[in-house]
Amino acid sequence: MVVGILNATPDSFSDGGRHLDPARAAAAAAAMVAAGAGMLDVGAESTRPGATPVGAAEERRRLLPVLRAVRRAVAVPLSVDTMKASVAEAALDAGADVINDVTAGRFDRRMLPLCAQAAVPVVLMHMRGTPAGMQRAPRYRDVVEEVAGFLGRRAAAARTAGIAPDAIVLDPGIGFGKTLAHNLALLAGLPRLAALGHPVLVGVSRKGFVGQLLGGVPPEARVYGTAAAVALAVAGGARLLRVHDVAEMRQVVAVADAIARAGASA
Ligand code: PMM
Repeated sequence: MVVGILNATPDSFSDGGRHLDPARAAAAAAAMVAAGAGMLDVGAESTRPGATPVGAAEERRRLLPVLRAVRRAVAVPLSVDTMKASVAEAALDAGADVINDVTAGRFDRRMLPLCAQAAVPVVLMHMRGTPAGMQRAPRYRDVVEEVAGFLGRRAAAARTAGIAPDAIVLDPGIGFGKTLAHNLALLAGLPRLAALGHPVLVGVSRKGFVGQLLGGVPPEARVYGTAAAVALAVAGGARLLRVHDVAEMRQVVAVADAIARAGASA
């Protein structure tokens, strides 16, 4: 499934400032669904490296008008990218269907119980440190084993909180406290994460590691590089691909998935 990204933030690295206005966000949402997005991920707090955190009140103020307008405009499931239970709760009231927590329920202890009580799926992402300092010399002994261990423990915590196993989605957190080599190792090691038994979501779209591999091209010029990473993520077992360029990645996913399935049944 292709998950379209809609950031209601003034400062996201790729689409910052474009979707703060509810009417424009709703139009962008409708366009992404028409282009083949099976879900949309709406966020109001930027988690790019070095980003300053926003308070819950400000996050709700940005998010809720956009979320309500998007909810009226499209029928696909909507996930909300937040680490705060109070924001998640307001978002679920406004029609969100899934919570995407980049801290995997560690920032706010009320998050996993809330998802359990509301019976909604949750995305649990790996991040080393916090967005403010996460890119300062991250180190791992074995990044794939450490991320797999972390995600396995967080999935267990989510099950203990009462979330159904098939409602738990795991995400290696590409770019969150990782060097280029770590990101590549994780993408190459996706089958190890898929073997944990939960659906895997991967977010590579226009990210810094793609720019690094392409000589420093800006985010808008990373579409083919993103396509390569998306295709190999599908081959590695990713089930959800979080992307900006929905029409393009819909094609990439359709072809990569068909080849992966042919290999699996051969
Ligand atoms: N990446 C970003 C934000 N939220 N959530 C999940 N689950 N996985 C990601 O990889 C992820 C995320 C940063 O990218 P953006 O600024 O384009 O939203």
